[in-house]
Amino acid sequence: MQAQPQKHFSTCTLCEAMCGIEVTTVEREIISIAGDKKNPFSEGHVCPKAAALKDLYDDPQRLRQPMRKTAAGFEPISWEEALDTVAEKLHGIQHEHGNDAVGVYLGNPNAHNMGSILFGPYFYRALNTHNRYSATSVDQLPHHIVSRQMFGHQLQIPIGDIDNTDYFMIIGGNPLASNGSIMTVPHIKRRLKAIQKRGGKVVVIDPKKSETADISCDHHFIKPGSDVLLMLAMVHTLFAKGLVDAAELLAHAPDLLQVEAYVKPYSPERVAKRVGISSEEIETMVSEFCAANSAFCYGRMGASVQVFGTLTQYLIMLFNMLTGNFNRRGGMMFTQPAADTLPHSGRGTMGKYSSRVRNLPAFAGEYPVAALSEEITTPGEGQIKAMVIGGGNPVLTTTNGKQLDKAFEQLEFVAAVDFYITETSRHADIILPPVTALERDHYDVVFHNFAVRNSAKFSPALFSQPEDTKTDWQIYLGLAERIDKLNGKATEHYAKLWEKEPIGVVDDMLKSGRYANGEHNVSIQTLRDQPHGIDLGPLQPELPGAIYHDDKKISMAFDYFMADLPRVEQHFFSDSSPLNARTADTLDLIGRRHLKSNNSWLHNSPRMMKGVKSNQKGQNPRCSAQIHPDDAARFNIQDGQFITVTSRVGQVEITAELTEKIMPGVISIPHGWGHNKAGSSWSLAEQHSGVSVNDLTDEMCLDELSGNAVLNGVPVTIAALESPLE
Ligand SMILES: Nc1nc2c(c(=O)[nH]1)N[C@H]1C(S)=C(S)[C@@H](COP(=O)(O)OP(=O)(O)OC[C@H]3O[C@@H](n4cnc5c(=O)[nH]c(N)nc54)[C@H](O)[C@@H]3O)O[C@H]1N2
Ligand SMILES: Nc1nc2c(c(=O)[nH]1)N[C@H]1C(S)=C(S)[C@@H](COP(=O)(O)OP(=O)(O)OC[C@H]3O[C@@H](n4cnc5c(=O)[nH]c(N)nc54)[C@H](O)[C@@H]3O)O[C@H]1N2
Ligand code: SF4
Ligand SMILES: [Mo]
Repeated sequence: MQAQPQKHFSTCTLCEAMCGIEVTTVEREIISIAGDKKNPFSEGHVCPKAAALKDLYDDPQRLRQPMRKTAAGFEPISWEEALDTVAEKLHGIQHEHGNDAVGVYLGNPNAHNMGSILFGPYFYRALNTHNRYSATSVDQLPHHIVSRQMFGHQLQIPIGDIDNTDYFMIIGGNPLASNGSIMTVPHIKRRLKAIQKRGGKVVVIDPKKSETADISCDHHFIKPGSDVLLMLAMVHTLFAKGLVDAAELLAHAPDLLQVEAYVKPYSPERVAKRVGISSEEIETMVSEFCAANSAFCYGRMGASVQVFGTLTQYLIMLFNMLTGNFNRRGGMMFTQPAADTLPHSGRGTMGKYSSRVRNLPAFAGEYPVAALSEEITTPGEGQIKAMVIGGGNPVLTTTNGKQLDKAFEQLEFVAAVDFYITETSRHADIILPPVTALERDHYDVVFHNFAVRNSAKFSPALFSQPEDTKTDWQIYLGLAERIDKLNGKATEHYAKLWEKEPIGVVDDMLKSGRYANGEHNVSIQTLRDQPHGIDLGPLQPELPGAIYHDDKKISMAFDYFMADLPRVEQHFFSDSSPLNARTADTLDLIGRRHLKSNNSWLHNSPRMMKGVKSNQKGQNPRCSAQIHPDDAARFNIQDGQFITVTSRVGQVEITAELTEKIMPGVISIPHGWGHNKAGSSWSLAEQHSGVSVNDLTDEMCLDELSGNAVLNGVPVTIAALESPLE
């Protein structure tokens, strides 16, 4: 008898939008993936990437067995042997050189993986090393620090009430390409249009007229990296024009009005030239924002990964507070998640220790990843001799990736938890490949906390798990138990964890959570019975309950944040400003995202790469250098011509794409490309290799307050290549 098709209601975990999907399978084959119209949160929305989940599952180049590197290349080995070898090697190196000799880097996909989030920590605890790194410090680290300081918990991040607002100001985000970040929001286009339909405004501040700017009311070009000045001037204007509306919030944020003294020197007139937006425009933006019934200002990726990323995000928060748009409908609020992980996770320790070579501050147990290569290459006590890289590709995604690539070569031992041989995992002695997203149980323990509406959804694995496969959590728990055993530690408690599984932990959180009783009665069982997920209502004002500080007050932490102001003065206004050292030929490098790409991966997915034409060198239109026609004329560059782009740390050769959408003086190159390193398993990605923009970004240039990477506003020069590549 022929097997019947089965329908599953699952969730796409590729980006933060949490779209519900309807997956049709026959036996162990995925037949199709479509939007789940009955999902109350995403209402049928999917982007083209959802289909990549099928390609990922089908990809013959995806690893399905652990691999060991030999002189003749990688060969498959058993799970037992792989896990035993990794544990023994790591233990041996720690025994000989100390715990810090083992480093760990965790990439972005872990945030979308319930098992990694909940059980990964057993592995780091077993290793007990200071040398922990992640993609956080090439991304959202400023948000965590702002929340830690102001609200007492790194994960307590306010979210914009997009469905009820009358004015949405977007600084350094392009949700039409990214589908939103630290704002879990499917159907972003529909929601942006709805704001405008109800008479509201969407305003984008971006050095590029992005896809989002294209469908917004206003767009202002801004000079990359100058957002801090814009925000200082906007907050200044609130006080100067008597627009502050904070009476209600003062009960929760008693020091809020003291901000005035700090922003006094930053009039719109003073900053306009450095920002590239006129003082009149700045003042108009502020008065329109204040005149709206409700409004919020949202700063994301583009505003975080710049020289003053942390101070910028802090000032954005102050701006929302001072305009009366914090903790209210249509403004910014905290979420009310069904499985509240915050009481169970670290609030974010800071100021306790710093990195060995460059003294960069650790936050929440991690060093900034900009320190990773020097910690591998600089001899001395605490030098990294072995690395574990889990679900990340730092050779392509972190600053000065080329240098990191070289540094990895000198390690004594590398293990990777990844299902591909990538530009990074090719360095591994052993690769431990987990199953793909749809093959594991999923409850989103991260992004429900950042969603524009409260909801809950459990997505069981599509198939029963075959004996010879492992999920990420099984890999991490297996390693942790082995390492603890080798260290002579008690391991009895592991039996309970194996039995409980991450989903059991989620069930406990749901059953002790705010929707455990009453109408919703939320537990994994009730969610199993409602496979499309359930709606739990709009965000609610929640002060002072949401504050984690003992006194239940929002802290201004002036000593911490405003200590950065002298650096702002030096950077923008002093004679020794690095900006003065630039010539007329210096351009500001920024990044961008494409709807059919996801950081460094999905370039091996036939569905995502369909129609992309690359030349023999793998140069392709998605990985182009966008420049303004005026700049092109200055440097005698034609559309489609090959150019060199040079920074302090490196040079790439890339196709120029002329567009008026980019601000003059700015050049945009997307990240995640550069699949031209020998030895990866990505043959399709290799054909469309592109070049890695992180061969240009500079590991020595940081947001000094946090140690976060500077990916936007990197100074580069360009030149036309005389003999174009074929
Ligand atoms: N210049 C520049 N650089 C950037 C950015 C930028 O805008 N500009 N963006 C930055 C940002 S925001 C981020 S988050 C980082 C991302 O940086 P990383 O996290 O380092 O890179 P990814 O490409 O997300 O890594 C994906 C890897 O994880 C593997 N993987 C996928 N799913 C799973 C899984 O379920 N389990 C496991 N174990 N592995 C899996 C993939 O095969 C791939 O090798 O890049 C940053 N780098
Ligand atoms: N399709 C797709 N979706 C993704 C991802 C992906 O790789 N592809 N990655 C996911 C991840 S890990 C993340 S973190 C999110 C990020 O999601 P977003 O935060 O929306 O990030 P981007 O789409 O990179 O948009 C950043 C914008 O900032 C602008 N920008 C650059 N420099 C500056 C500056 O100095 N000032 C200002 N004001 N703007 C600037 C850029 O031009 C760009 O339009 O996207 C997620 N979603
Ligand atoms: S927007 Fe696209 S990638 Fe993001 S969750 Fe939805 S379908 Fe997946
Ligand atoms: Mo990210």
